[in-house]
Amino acid sequence: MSQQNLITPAPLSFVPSPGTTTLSPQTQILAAAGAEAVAAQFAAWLRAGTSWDVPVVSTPTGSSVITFALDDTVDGQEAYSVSVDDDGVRLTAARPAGLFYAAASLRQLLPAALEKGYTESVVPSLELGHVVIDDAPRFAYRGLMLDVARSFYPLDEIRRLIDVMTRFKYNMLHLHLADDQSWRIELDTPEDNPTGIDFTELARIGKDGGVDREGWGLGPGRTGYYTQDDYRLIVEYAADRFVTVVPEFDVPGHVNAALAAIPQLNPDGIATSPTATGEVGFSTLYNDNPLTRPFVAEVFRQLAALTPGEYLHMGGDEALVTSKEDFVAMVADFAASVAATGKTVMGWNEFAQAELPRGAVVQYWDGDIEPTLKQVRENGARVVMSPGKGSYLDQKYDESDPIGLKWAAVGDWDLYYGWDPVRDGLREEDLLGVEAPLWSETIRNLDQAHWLIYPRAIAVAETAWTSPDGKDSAAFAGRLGALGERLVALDVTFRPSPGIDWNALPRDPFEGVDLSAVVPLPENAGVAAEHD
Ligand code: TNX
Repeated sequence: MSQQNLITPAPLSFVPSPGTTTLSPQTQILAAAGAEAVAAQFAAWLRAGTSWDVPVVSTPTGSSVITFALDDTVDGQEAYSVSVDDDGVRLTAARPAGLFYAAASLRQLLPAALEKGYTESVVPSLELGHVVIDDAPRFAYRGLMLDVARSFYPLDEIRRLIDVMTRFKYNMLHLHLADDQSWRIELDTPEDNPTGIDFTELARIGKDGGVDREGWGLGPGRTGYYTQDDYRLIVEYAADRFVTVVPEFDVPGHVNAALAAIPQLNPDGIATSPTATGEVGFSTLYNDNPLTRPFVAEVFRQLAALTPGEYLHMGGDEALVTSKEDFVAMVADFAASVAATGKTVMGWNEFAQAELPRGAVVQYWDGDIEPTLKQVRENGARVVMSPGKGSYLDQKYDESDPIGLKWAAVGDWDLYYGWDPVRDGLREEDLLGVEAPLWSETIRNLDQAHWLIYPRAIAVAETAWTSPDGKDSAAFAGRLGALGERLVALDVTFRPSPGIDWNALPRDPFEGVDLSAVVPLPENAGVAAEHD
């Protein structure tokens, strides 16, 4: 048997050779120094899927061994090699992250049933075809964004999201933590508090929000918030899987939840009313309010303290009721307050119009790319590409879909596969990477989220990981079909694309919902009117 390349995203090099290696209940895992954590994680997975003992040892006693070892000669922070031959299975990488991706690839070489996380009877043995895989990602930043503001996702759903996204080697989770409708993260009122603002009000009042309008989703958006401990658990769970959390506080627009919780941020000192519409672009912070800057700086200070990752996202999109003058003044100062925390500031491409700290990250989603290019050329900025058309996972696959928006594009995996992030005057080296955002105006739980995410996020993952000459639509379509059973075993309610030969089909995330009652939304729902 020679191994067929079903690894997705496609690796740099996959060289099968004749012969097989057998794993058995006697298989042991050898964890060399520095490789223990990833080896233990893989062992736990193999144990659950087979009911074998799978001990992790430093000196193996049997002949069936899976070796995890760090090796400086493997070139790249996330690069790895896997070899399967008569000596066993060997995973090597210069860093633990690379070993984690090696393990992700090895999982995909093993039967999908193992993903269920349990087995009814002990698996007798598993065969692996001989192969050498050498692999490394094209981009360092491979992200998903989850909008927890329009509808909330409890901790266990975030964990499941991370479990599945990391199967496809995503390594960034951008959390959109507040918007007009809600505020989802507990903050403290600092002891030294010259603003007099009670920061605990943000979550206390903001947690009860969400989108709740006819036509926007199948029922009201879910409410809730993350305590600081919840957030730390998310960060830890993510870090154990080599995912960096990127928290976003979107300013100066998309701030009604803050204005509703903190009266002093308003010109008249009176809190706004909470809002549950899906409309955008109607709220702003006030440039001439002396509390605006210290408020924003304190929020970023606290987010930075809670977040070990390198990036803080300050939004900057769709500030439609902010004058250009006020916008650039506030964005420049807010960006400086992020830089003062020691983090790298990130924002949606509108924010590139302002003066930014050197090396800021611009997330391009829509509109004029010139300010982004200017930041790249003149200020050392790097770009994360998230074009609405081709990466927005909240858009419908098909007009008839019961959830999803359609202002950017309506399309399936091929639309999400068929674009290259190096475009519009950008060069390869200008790009930090790619992110696929999931906005939640019409989504009410993880099953519905997964339905919009998969399979399209797998297509984006391949664009982020695989070099352009390693991409191939027809081959990808074949590999996608073969992933059906694995996604089903992971209980992912993906949307089976027509034209793909799926080897298994998921349960229906809309079971029991009366879809004939779904009220259609206007064409441009979800974005400002200028997209008409
Ligand atoms: C535009 S993308 C927005 C979000 C909406 C989304 C809906 C971006 C930076 N802003 O506020 O949720 O469209 O697709």
